[in-house]
Amino acid sequence: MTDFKKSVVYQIYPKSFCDSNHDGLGDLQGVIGKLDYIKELGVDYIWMTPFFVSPQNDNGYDVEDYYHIDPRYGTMEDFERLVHEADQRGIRLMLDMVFNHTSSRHEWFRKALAGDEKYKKYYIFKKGKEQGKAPTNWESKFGGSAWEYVPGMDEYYLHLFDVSQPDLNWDNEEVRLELQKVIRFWMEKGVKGFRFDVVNLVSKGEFADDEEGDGRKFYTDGPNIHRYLKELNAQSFGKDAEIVTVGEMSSTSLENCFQYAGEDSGELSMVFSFHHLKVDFMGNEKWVLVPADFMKLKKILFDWQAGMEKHNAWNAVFWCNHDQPRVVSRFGREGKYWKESAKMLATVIHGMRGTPYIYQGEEIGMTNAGFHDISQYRDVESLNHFRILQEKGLTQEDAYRILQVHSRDNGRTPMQWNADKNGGFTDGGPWIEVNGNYKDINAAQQMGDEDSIFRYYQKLVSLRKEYDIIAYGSFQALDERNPSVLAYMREYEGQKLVVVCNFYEKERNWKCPVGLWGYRCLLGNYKDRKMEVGEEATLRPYEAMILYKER
Ligand code: TEU
Repeated sequence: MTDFKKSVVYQIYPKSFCDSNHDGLGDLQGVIGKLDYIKELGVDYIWMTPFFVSPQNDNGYDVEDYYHIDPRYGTMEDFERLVHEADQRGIRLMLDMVFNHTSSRHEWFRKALAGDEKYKKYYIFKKGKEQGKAPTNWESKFGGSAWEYVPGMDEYYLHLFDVSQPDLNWDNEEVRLELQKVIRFWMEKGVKGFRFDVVNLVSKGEFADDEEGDGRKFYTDGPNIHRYLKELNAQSFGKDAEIVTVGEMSSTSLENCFQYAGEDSGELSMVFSFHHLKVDFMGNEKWVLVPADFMKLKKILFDWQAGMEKHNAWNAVFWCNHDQPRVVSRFGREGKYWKESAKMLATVIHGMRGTPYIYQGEEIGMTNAGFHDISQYRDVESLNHFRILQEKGLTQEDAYRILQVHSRDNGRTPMQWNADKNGGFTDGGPWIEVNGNYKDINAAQQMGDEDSIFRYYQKLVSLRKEYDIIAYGSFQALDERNPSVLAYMREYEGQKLVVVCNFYEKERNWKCPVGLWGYRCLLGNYKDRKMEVGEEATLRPYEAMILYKER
């Protein structure tokens, strides 16, 4: 049985991974063709973002049919082959279950709109407050009101995301039974993991105006959420002890995550939380330019590490996914220290207590898209906010500057495989432009270079397998107030491990508060490090080290 605490997950965004049939969109056959590459990295699971039938308004997070593969991505046969081929390589598949909402093209919603009472109860329809006023002042995560008026009904439906993503009504038991069925269907196909999209938003509380915020306090970690997750577990994936699950928890709290991912809670194996990825926001406001707050980043990471451990709960640890800008552009340094900073950031995550997730392209240090014209953007959230920012009075230039930093498209440009046309992603016209730096940053080059970022990730993955302390050790923050160094210690059965990372270009002398006598360096991003143990170390620009002592 695969132990998820010793595992590493690789995330694939199929649309941007590899195109096998020249239509400019990645597909399942493309993934099959790259399984050897993924195996080379040493990971245990592949999380695939949705490839179900969908109008693709939100790139598949708007599901029209949970039981069929969108023909753009392939066929059920392709999928079955993917499961088989992955299994041959010791890799398991984790599928993405988007259960907070469906596409407005889902049969259930179409029936609801046609007036079928049974299906109307699958969604959240409400009367307006008064003529022309939505039931509450809640805002959609993609901008604008979270309510859409349906004239024929004189009612509004709730959509926390795009207008084409109506929220399901989990308080209706029939809905929950339907969703359990979906999971059981994919379990029968040999799927061994599930990621649940924004699953902490499914239990809606009171429908009231939010005087201070956008409404999230009424539906985040809502009143019945733990009951619903326990039920889902018991009725579906919980029947197979080998299945691993991760919940995407939007704006959640530590206290709730103790339960979502508690060892004995009977809910989920682990959780994604995002507070550490809001340190370059202004509060909850993403569409602004503020420098990343390093001290805040450290504090959040440390609080979650220590807090989850104390309550015997498990984190998913990560920097990147398909909703986030590229981490080397965000907290590292493109250009001069591209390689050092990409490796340093990887070290921070892979030394931690939790299951690390690597997002496609992160392992080769892919960077932000660098788009400079709105015609290059594809993401519904970016397109909406480009308009909203200008409506708020920003110049187009300023709106572009914000998109260049925060747009989700930064993480969605095609995987850079080699120096051929379109980075080897497609020989057709790519659905979104390939980053212009593919000739310098690509997988083929890095596979052939022992010092590459790819090879470094590979070592990090294998260290987790080799050293139990990385998977099972306790966590302790070190030198918390240091304004440029992030350091922590792990302990397990008398062994000790110290991870130290310089987050900046400036050299620093660093004295380890616990002393470093007897430690040796397991891995570092500078080749020539000779650890003078017990002494002060000079940390070079973006230098990172993993130090270890047996006993
Ligand atoms: O993401 C949820 C989510 O909260 C982010 O998209 C967030 O709203 C955004 O980054 C705010 O700036 C999940 C999926 O990962 C995402 O791709 C989907 O668009 C979304 O749910 C809706 O299904």
